[in-house]
Parts: sequence; C-alpha cells; structure tokens
Amino acid sequence: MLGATGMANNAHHVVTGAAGVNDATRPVLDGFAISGGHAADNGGGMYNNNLGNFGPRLSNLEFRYNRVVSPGTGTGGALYNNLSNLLVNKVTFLQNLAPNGGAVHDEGGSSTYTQIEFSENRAIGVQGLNDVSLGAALYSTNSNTSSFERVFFYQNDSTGSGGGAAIVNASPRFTNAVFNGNHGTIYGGALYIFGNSGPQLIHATLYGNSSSGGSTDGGKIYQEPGTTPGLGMVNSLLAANETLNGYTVPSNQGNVTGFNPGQFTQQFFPKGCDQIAFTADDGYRLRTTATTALDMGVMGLSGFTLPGTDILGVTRPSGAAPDPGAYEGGFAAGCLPPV
Ligand SMILES: [Ca+2]
Ligand SMILES: [Ca+2]
Repeated sequence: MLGATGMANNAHHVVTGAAGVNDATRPVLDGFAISGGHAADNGGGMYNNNLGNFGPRLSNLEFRYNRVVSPGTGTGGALYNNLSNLLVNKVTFLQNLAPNGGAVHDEGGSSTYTQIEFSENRAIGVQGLNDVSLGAALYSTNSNTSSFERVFFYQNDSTGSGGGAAIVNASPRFTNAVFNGNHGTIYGGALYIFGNSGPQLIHATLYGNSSSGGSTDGGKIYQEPGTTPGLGMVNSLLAANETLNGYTVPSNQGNVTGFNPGQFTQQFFPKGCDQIAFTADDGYRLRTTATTALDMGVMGLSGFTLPGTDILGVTRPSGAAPDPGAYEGGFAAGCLPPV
C-alpha cells in the first residue's frame, strides 16, 4: 500500500493514518515518496480522520502528483487531516492537486510542521465556478491552529483564491516562512483570509506573489471584510510592487514594506542556485547593503512567539536586532543565475 504509484489503480487514499496513545507510540512514516494517489473525496495521498492528539509522525517524505478529483468539493490533494494532530518534519509537497487545498487540508486540530516545502501545487475549481477553489498549497479551516516553522510556499496556483494558503475560520501560524511566486486567479496570491480567523506571519518574506482579480484583488494578501481578529504580522518583509487588500501591515512590529528585491542576495532564485530550499545559498538572505531592513525587527512582542533562529537555523538576532523576513542577513550578492 505504501508508495503505490500509478493513478489508475488508486481509487482511494495511498495511506490511511492511525493514532498512537501517546507521543512515543505515534505511527511513523519515514523516508517514503507518496505519489500518484487519486481520491474522489479527501486526501489523495494520505487520509487522517479524528485521530486526536497523537496522529502520525511524518518525516523525510515527498508527496508528489497526488490528487483529489471530486467536482468542486474535495480537499487535500496530498494530505487531509480532520481533528488529527500530526508531527510533520522535512516533507515536500510537489505538484499535488485538488479543488480545495491542493496539497494539504487541515480541518480543525493542530499539527506541527517543520521544514516544509510546498511547490507547484494546484487548487482547481469547477469550470465556470472558479471562485469555489481555495488554497493551492494549504487550506486551513474549522478552528485549525497548526504551526508551520521553516516553510517555503513556492509557485502554487489557485484557480480561485489563496495561491499559498486559504484560511477560513482558522488560525494557523507561519514562522520563518517564504512566499514566492504564488498566484490566485481571484484573490490573494499568497494568502486569502476569511471569517473568524487570526493567523500569524512571524518572520515571513513575501515576494512575487500575484492575483488576477483586478485592482482590488490583494496580490499578496487578501483579507475579507469582517475577518476577526484578522492576520497578525511581526518582523516580516514585503517586497515592493505588490498589493494588499483588507489588510494594513501593522507598524511598530518590525515589519518592512516596499523592500527593494535587488537587495536580496539573489532575487531570481529563492532556493538559490542549488535549487534546494533551506540551504545557505538561498536567495532571500539580505545583502549587507540592505539597510532598510537589516536589524529592523523587534526583539519581542506580546502575543507572538519569536523564533531563536532563522529559516536556516542561524541564531537570531545576528547583530543588534533580528532582521525582518525568513533569513537573518548581512551577506554579499549571491550566486549568479545558471546559464
Ligand atoms: Ca538553496
Ligand atoms: Ca540582524
């Protein structure tokens, strides 16, 4: 059952999760590729339902090419977690697809994700009803409070809203996070936020996210009117020439907007020239000349848990104060683009 490949033979989930009775007895999946799953409802790669506090421990996995194909309602192309708290470490979600939550749907519960890459996942809605499609990489709903520490959202694309994540009545937390090249056809290239939601961005870098909904679309972040309490943001770095809608970046919380991307070490290669995220050549470190951002972060803020390291594990703060964004900086220009 594990590692099954070939879409046609997988009418349901590749893996169905079970629960432990304590942390030590969580079921473990380590070192697999879970690919080609093809569910008609939820969780094309893995399905976890009502497993409580001790859901599976997932490590060193790649979920790729899994999909949910039900028209308009299915969720979690790679991974569906309903009221199931997982520990997920060093996992890549690549090119998964669903109507909502192209890679992951966290419905209730509170999972802990560390060193996670979401690349090129898709949320694809019903033709003519594109706006029902939410969250190309992540769909967080129903009071979910998952934590994402060290996370890359890279080139995910929704035919509706929320190219990176769609957050509906939920409050996930993203710490040391990169959002690059994500796209929502309607609203919110990076994030779409709605309802009773209080997500947090802590040391996030946002660059090159877009949406196609017009002048009110919120290229990076779209927060629906009436969202309560709404997005919290601290020590985050927003590159120039992208738009927000329904959201005002808080001042005096170490956030920098309008950042010149030419002051990244390598603005065109967020993963660096090795094309691997979470390594020292990653492109969104700050140059020594990035004086508008270096040391502009705050050291502490009530209601937010600040990390002791950056996305690479470098101790924060380096220098006088933490640097906004995912990376602690102060470097020369990075690698040259491959020829
Ligand atoms: Ca790299
Ligand atoms: Ca610093």
